[in-house]
Amino acid sequence: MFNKILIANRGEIAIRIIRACKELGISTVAVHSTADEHSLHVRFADESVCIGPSASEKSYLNVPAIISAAEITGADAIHPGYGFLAENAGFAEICKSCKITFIGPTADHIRQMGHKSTARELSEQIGVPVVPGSNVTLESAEDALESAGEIGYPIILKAASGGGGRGMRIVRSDKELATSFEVVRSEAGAAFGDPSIYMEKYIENPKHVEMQIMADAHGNVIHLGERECSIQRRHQKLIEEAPSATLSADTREAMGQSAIALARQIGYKSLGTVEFLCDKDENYYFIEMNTRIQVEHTVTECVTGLDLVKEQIRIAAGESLRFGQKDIRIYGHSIECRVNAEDPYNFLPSPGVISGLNIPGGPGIRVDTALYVQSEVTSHYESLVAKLIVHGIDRAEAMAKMNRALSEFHIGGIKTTIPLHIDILASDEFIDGSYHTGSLDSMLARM
Ligand code: MV4
Repeated sequence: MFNKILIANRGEIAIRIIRACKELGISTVAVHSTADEHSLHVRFADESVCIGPSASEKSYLNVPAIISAAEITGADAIHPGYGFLAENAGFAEICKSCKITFIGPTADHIRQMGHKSTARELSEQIGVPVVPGSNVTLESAEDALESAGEIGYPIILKAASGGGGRGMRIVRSDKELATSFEVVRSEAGAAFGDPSIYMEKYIENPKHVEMQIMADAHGNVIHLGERECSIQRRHQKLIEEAPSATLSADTREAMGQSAIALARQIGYKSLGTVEFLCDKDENYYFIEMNTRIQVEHTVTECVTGLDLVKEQIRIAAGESLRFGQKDIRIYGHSIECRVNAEDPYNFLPSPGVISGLNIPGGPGIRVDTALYVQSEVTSHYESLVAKLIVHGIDRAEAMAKMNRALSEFHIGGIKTTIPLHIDILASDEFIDGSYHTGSLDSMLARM
């Protein structure tokens, strides 16, 4: 096992990782920007190193500063959290060449899954369902027209190196295609340094359902069930739940086996998330694989009783999984609301100093946050300030707990998305579980 881990992140996830390290008896090194000098993650870690000014590019993305911090403090591993360097294959490679363990998959696996059309092709080859689409990247607008002719409109153009909703465009006719092709191509080139794009049949109003998997270095691969993440706006998730309110046991099992097959095929070793789109007839299609610990891992932790961050660290240290698929049970129901420092009605950032804080509690309530009274929420970083997670015996109890916890939650000094969560939880589509990726936009239009 590692002696000392450097956490290359900030906010709630840095604290989450420090907590896992403490329970494993591992020393921790926090890194921070000048803006985060007084942050809770710095106080909770055994040691801390300032790695640069406020701007992320100069601190949390500053690879030489982070590697130097690890070397100076003698850290034997780096946990990247989510965002920042978590899916940066070059960073994973640099860690390796410096003999520091990157807590995550290999650089090759990050790269392979980061290229979405490669991941798609691989899935198709092993019989994992994919949306009908072009199996290679499209070289020209003529290529695109030919593929669209075979697939049929509407189609969606996706940047091969994009993901998470960046670099994509829906196209509904031949007429739009030539222009959209050039637009996505140049956006992709500028944003990801890779202009290659591919095409898929566009599924209208799908659910976004993802499978959590765990794979060790000894060939053991298991899944931990799904998370339903369809409440999203501009590709930012707002609410996640486990299990899905509507997925049948058969579909869950098939989706889990698909996720495992993909991980096995590439010899993947770490935690991972395999994302699927699911239509109203429960046809499911692979879209992407994420190779990091995700924001919403918490709902899977609640329903499985496992600590995913500790397991991720154990896997990186070469340990075998201590349980097989038959040991995994899903208990009850969990829901997470992401609390952002934003105006709940126009989503504009709302930075400020926290003037008061009431954190909900009681049975089945978990709050992951780096907030404290007098702490400052700056606009240098993403606006997630707290995750409110509930766990109940069933979905009805989880919703009642979430409503109760949201009503107790007070964050003074900034605007937050708490009032919006109260409205979403009261909607018919959320209550009956029929909501899909288009639902939040239509709810917002009605509000
Ligand atoms: C799709 C899709 C429909 N059909 N792919 C969005 C996030 C990224 N992981 C993949 N995404 C989608 N891929 C096919 N073949 C619908 C989405 C999607 C979406 C697309 C455009 C605008 C908003 C969206 C919201 C949720 C999901």
